[in-house]
Amino acid sequence: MSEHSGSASGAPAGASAPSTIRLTVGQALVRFLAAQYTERDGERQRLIAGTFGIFGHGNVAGVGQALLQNAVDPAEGEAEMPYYQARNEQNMVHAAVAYARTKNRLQTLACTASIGPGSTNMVTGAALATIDRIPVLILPSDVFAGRAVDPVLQQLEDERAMDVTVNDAFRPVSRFFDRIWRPEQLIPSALAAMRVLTDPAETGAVTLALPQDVQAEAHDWPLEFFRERTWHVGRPVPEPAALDRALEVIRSARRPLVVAGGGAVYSEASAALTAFADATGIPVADTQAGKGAISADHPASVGGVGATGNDAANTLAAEADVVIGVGTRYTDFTTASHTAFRDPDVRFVNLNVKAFDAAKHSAEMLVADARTGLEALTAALAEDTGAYRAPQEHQDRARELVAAWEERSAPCFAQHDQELPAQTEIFGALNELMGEDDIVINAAGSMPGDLQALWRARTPLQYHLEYGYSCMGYELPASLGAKMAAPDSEVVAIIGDGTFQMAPQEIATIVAEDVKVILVILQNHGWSSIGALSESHGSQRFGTKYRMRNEKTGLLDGGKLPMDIAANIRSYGIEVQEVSSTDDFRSAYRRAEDSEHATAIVVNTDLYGPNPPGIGWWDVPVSQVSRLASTQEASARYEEEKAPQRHYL
Ligand SMILES: Cc1ncc(C[n+]2csc(CCOP(=O)(O)OP(=O)(O)O)c2C)c(N)n1
Ligand SMILES: [Mg+2]
Repeated sequence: MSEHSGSASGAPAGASAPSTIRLTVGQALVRFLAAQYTERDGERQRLIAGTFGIFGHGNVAGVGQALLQNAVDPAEGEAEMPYYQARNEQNMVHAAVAYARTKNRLQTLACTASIGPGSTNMVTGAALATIDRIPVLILPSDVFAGRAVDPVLQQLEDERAMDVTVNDAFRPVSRFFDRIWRPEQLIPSALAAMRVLTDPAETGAVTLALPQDVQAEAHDWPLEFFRERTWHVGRPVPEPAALDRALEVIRSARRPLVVAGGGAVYSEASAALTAFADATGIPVADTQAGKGAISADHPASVGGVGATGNDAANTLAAEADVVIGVGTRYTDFTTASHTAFRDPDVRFVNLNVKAFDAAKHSAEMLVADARTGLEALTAALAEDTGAYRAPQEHQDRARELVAAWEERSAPCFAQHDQELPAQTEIFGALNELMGEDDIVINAAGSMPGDLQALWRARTPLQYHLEYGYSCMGYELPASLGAKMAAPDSEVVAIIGDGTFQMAPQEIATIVAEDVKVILVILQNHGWSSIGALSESHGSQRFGTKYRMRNEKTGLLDGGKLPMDIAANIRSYGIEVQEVSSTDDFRSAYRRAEDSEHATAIVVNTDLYGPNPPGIGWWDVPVSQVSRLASTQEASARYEEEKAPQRHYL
């Protein structure tokens, strides 16, 4: 059958070229996505650079056929849409998120899955993307729109509402959700989806659920639907009156502190942030997503703030009279569960592209792109009439606090007097070994806290911590996505043994695509993180070690498991080095760097740390009544620690 259905009646007189094309919904979607571009600062790139997928009856003949046709027999003028096969749907969303993050949200990937479990496996990835404000296009397949065969394999039946499917689980975790019940609905929906993906204030997971019959259904599409479209990613400028209000607060500051978040990174505001710090002398602390926005070597940089922050940043936060949040969501880790900022009269100025975030903590709202907002602030504060600099004694104090912290934390990097290295020793070595534009990835376990306190990032690219969802299992597939986005960077995923066991499968994809990443697995036979949390909260590390069931106690406190992680990874076909000292880790890392293919280093580390020192606090409630003395003691301590918690009104 011909693809073209001839001129529509609306075609200009004498025009001979057809104005519609007959394609399935799957084919139309792929062709449309391949024609979408973004532009910012004059640079234009594909918005959807490729598609990850796992096929099943929901998408094999719809989107799957369309991807095949695109790969082997593209229509004239149809751009290519590379297909990547994944092993687990959650993982492929993680890889797409890491790709988009590495591209500062200007490019992303699509993810197609079959109906039912294939699709719901992506819900976690969607939540992560939405919470972290990273664009990703999710294409779950859905039940038959025609309903002739209900219930199809894997269909949820709701006797009260026949339009409810498992994909409704995507609604709360998507910034945009639609289900394409009829082919022609794709046109407005796809356009709306692209707008949300490329809007810095709204972006996150964008979900188009595609019923399996509709994916394969043919329709006559206007050719204009497939023309190249450029989505201009905005840099909104601050409203002059809002700028004046923000300036007034900043000018009044005696002990100001900037908190730089992910927004400063995604808007590529590093130079603007550095210029602001140079012009004003205001110290700059960072969040997990914002680390590296200002180089750790810059004299104004004071490092990580909050629950896992360092003592210098946290002391400055406690004393600050004005906090300038730049692109931060102020999560509980950043605010140390609302105990970080202790000045009774502390005021906030929040520069954020999203009004929702700018309004937090009763701030003076500066709704703008991080870069343009910082440039406007710097220009105004540098003007002759209203010039502002933080008091010299405040700048000096920041420097002294940083120097004291460096001294206090230095033992973290030194060899400890224990059989196995502390992971902080490994991080110190890695921080030295990695280049400025190499990428370190982590998300969950005890590592994010140590890294937030200790890692010195000199570029915003280097520090890739997923700490909005802190999702175990992100790291490994994320290394694949980040390396696809930054092929010239060394990409290192730091993976706890618990995290490894959640999602090792994507090593197969890394091998199939021959993507050179370095996987660093920290084997401590359990959860150092939750173990320490459990102990400090009176729960005695219950259920946080990986141990055999002990017949005598009935608990999981028997011998270590015989599982061999190195052998497990080796079975995927990549080289593995296993080390038990920091020196051996250094040599192993150099060999991994020299390799042309993905390799893994399994590092045996001490489950008990030690962890970096710190004054940060995190609110995790303790049982108020208990028969256990450990819990009773923790409960009393908790009440004391919670006392400074407050709203910022
Ligand atoms: C998917 C998921 N499940 C559970 C958690 C809660 N959690 C946070 S850290 C952690 C243990 C991590 O273990 P491991 O990867 O070995 O790191 P370690 O704590 O030993 O540093 C758990 C269960 C989580 N963050 N993500
Ligand atoms: Mg562990």
